[in-house]
Amino acid sequence: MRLLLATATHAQAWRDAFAAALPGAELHVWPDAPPEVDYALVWKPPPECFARVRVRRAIANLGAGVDALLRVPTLPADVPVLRLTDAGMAEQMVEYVALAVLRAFREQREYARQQRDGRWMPRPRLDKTSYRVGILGMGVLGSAVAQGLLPLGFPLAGWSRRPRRVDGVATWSGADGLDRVLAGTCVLVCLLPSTPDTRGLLDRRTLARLPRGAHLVNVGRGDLVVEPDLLALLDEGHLASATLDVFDAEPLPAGHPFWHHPRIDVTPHVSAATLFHASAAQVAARIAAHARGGPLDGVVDRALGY
Ligand code: NDP
Ligand code: OXD
Repeated sequence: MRLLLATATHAQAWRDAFAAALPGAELHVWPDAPPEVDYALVWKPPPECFARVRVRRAIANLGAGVDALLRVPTLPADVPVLRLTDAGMAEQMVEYVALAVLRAFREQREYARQQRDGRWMPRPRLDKTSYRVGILGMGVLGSAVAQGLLPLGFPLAGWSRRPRRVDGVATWSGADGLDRVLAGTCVLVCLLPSTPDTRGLLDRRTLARLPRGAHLVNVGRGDLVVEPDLLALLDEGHLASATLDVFDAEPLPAGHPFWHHPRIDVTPHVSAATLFHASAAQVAARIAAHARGGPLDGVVDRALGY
């Protein structure tokens, strides 16, 4: 089996992981590429890659979100695209979101301010029974986050494109469903993919439907949020805080207003890091099964964009 590895970063780590996961394969690392390969293993590959190399069987995206790959203009239309599903990311996402939800519920930002001012001022405990966490995107990661939050006792609501049943979560879909999730949500967690239908979804109109004092946690993609609208709602006090791991432009440019905003926490796209060995093992198992004549697992719907 002939493979091409083309990644924007960490080429050596990926090469080592795939060499271990697929020891019998002929692995080429971009730009050292033959004219034809069976499978391509890519993360943000240069457009030149698919112009130079014909991929016969499938293209494996070395990440969960395929938005960047689907934007590559030379991506062949007739070759299936796979994405990572969990591969060690769900556990990390649960940790990140649980931390953000608990920080909001336990008013850690307020206590940090009080400490800076040298003020000793216990605040009354918030009512957990009405402190709802709403999760936009109830796929692999959103469902894992819901399951991880359940033992903490918050009421949970989830939103997806199609109706879904998830134990312990009030689930909704469609435009009406979104309104219902937003109306009673104290912490809104965004775990949607970036697609033509979701980009810019979190604009002033949508975010303003959250109750006053709500918090936003965006771990999906930066372009789901209209950044100036978010800033305005924070500055007006409608939103209490935003925990942001993903941004329209990454790295977040120097001088961007998010960097020093008192109500924003910034992390550099680390809520769920891609684990090289777990990811390579998942991709290797999938393409080995496919090469033996089995079905391909993890194929994305290119028309829907995820
Ligand atoms: P999935 O494809 O498993 O889940 C996507 C969810 O979004 C599904 O529930 C889907 O609905 C829902 N959805 C998609 N389009 C719409 C829409 N138009 N309206 C309502 N719901 C919609 O993806 P994952 O859970 O694996 O990953 C989600 C995203 O998380 C990735 O695309 C990526 O952008 C981001 N991510 C971020 C990371 C980070 O470190 N910050 C790391 C990994 C991923 P349905 O269930 O009906 O299909
Ligand atoms: C991913 C990501 O999509 O790291 O896997 O954001």
